[in-house]
Amino acid sequence: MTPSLPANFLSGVIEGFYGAPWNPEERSDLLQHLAESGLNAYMYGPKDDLHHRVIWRQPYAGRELSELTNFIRQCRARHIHFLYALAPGLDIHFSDPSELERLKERCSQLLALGCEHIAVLFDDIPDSLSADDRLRWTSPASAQASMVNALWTWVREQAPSARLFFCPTPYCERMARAGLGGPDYLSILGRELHPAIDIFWTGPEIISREITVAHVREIGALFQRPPLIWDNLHANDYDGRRFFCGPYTGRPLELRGEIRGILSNPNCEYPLNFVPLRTLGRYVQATGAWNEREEYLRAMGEWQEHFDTFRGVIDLDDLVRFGDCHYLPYSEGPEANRLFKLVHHLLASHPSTWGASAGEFLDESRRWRGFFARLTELTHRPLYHALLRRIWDLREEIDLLARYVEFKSRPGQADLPFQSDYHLPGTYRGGMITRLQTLLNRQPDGALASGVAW
Ligand code: GDL
Repeated sequence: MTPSLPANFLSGVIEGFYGAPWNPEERSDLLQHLAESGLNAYMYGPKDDLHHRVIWRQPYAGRELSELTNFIRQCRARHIHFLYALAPGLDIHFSDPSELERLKERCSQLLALGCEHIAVLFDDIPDSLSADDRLRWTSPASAQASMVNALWTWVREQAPSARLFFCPTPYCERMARAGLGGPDYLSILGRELHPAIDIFWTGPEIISREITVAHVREIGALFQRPPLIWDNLHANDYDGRRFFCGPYTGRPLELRGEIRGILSNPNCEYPLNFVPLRTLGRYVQATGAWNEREEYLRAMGEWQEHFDTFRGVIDLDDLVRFGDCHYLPYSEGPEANRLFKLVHHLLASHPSTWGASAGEFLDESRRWRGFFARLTELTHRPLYHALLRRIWDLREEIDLLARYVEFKSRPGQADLPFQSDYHLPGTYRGGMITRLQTLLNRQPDGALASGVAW
């Protein structure tokens, strides 16, 4: 921890994505990775753990209870703060007093297990109150604040050192501007929520490319406290074809002094989070300047150890080239950009003008093919399985291009039509989603145009 950051600054992970929650082995491994990366906190809130959200009133039992108990114990042993998040917002009735009792019962079980802190999340829920609740409150912000304030008083009686965390219904600037949660939601919340309760915020967007000091100061003024960043930079639950292993970036080091902490909600596939979390740890502890590319390359060098095969470890240059194709939501890494430029040149120009670029691409495609074959031999099978879909997709595209370039480079074939025998309609890029995508033609700026001639 940098000397300038307060002792209660939280840094680490939120398991807060949609999709299959991590398993006990992955969570144990995570604790070691957090500790080694200088991170200090973990929040449990997988959207698809039923007890977190859908059946939030029901305490844990059986295997789930013993796994959670065991994990909380491990967190304590490793000095990682454990936060449990409850998300009652899908169906809570704020005006029904028994609902607060249900929340207390849930917290009671969790505190008895050794859970240190509690979070109450109101993200991704209907943003209006029920008819009954409207008789008592004019804004969802007031209803949520009054319930959580009451819970706060009770929790502190049970566990005087516990902290409470709150995720608002509009949790980024775009949502607030769109009026989600009703007029003045954030300023009402800032005024009415007990000042000791921390508030999550994802930045200008759900997936924020940048979070500036000016931005968090502005939101901090509305909240009447500095926000705690829920960072979705490396989350991938919104696009099953992608994952992100680029460096933590887009947040100046000075940001750390303006917030209560940063918790990253990363890739659903646990084994793919090595670099995101390692670089987050380095960012939190950095002094002086932050060079994201250097940090990425350094962390990739450490991740390489996980890429052992029966014939030795995978080459670091190949790994970096692959990582650059799965870098960050808004940008690929330099190696991916170089490849894209080469491919663009080949497709945008007549084969008679290709010169050395055709050979350059074919050499590269052979290298990719070798790399993909080596990955199938990884001894860390969960890592291979997490990568498989993405390897497959990229391999298909590179293979198709290589066939195209080979075909067009042959004498007399430059102007002949090309079709690959291995990329057939129906099995290659087939299916309803692809069909719809051909109709929905997106421009680079996000504007939507019809993909069908009028
Ligand atoms: C969200 C969800 C989160 C999800 C993420 C990325 C918050 C507060 N909530 O909106 O569960 O993983 O986007 O899709 O970010």
